[in-house]
Amino acid sequence: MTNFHILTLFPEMVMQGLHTSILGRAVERKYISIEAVNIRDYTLDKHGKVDDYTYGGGAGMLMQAQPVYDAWKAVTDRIAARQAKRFCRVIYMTPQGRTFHQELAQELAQEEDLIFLCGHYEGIDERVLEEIVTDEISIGDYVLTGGELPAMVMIDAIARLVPGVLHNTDSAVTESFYDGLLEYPQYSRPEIWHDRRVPAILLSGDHAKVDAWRMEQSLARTRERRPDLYEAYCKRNGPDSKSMKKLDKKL
Ligand code: 58G
Repeated sequence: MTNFHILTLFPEMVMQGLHTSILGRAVERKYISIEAVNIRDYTLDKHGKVDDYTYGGGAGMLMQAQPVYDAWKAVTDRIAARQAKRFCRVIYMTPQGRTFHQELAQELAQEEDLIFLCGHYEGIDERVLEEIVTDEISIGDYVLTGGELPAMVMIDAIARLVPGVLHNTDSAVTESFYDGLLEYPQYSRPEIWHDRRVPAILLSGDHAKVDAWRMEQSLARTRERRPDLYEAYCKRNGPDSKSMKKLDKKL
């Protein structure tokens, strides 16, 4: 069970997106919970303003420290009332962060509560980030208008690793990035489509042969498309492992 708390100026955007399909069902079945907290609800400004100009000049507006801090405090106090643990990771999505990856998703899926802080405009006053943020994370080298999409990406990746969320508990591990290899190609009915046949071995009923074929496809694909992952895999498993020798003969 993981409780996701999202501090945002656009609560309906994340709530819509994250209550669809598999995650919507996971919320209904209480494997996860998702709450969006509107930072604007915590502003002390009588016009509801949450941004201001930056000191030193330059284009654009910055989210101010006060509403962000008070929104975080409200969520943290509620978590503390329910949970003995007083430490809760606070993730700020930013191009300046370390890059998100599957292993980090795995680590975060172990947490009971996670707070995601979504920035907008040109970002957030550095002082509140220093006080509350534990992890600065980027989903890749590009700039977006807000942290909501990166938060949704990360929450999706984390939530599907929470026990119960996926039907098949195996499939969260038995696929791409499990053991650091890319997924093998997959086929469904019909047997022939646009003159293309499903590889005969998959119809053979010989599970050992199917497994070997899939492993070989994964290795070949990874070597072709992601030489970086392939090299890491070879280092981990030893370049003279059985599967490697077989593949080298083939290619
Ligand atoms: C420059 C511009 C720095 C995450 C905007 C910070 C967040 C990309 C990612 C910001 C994001 C990513 C305001 C909008 C953060 C703030 C947010 N863009 N690559 N933009 O994960």
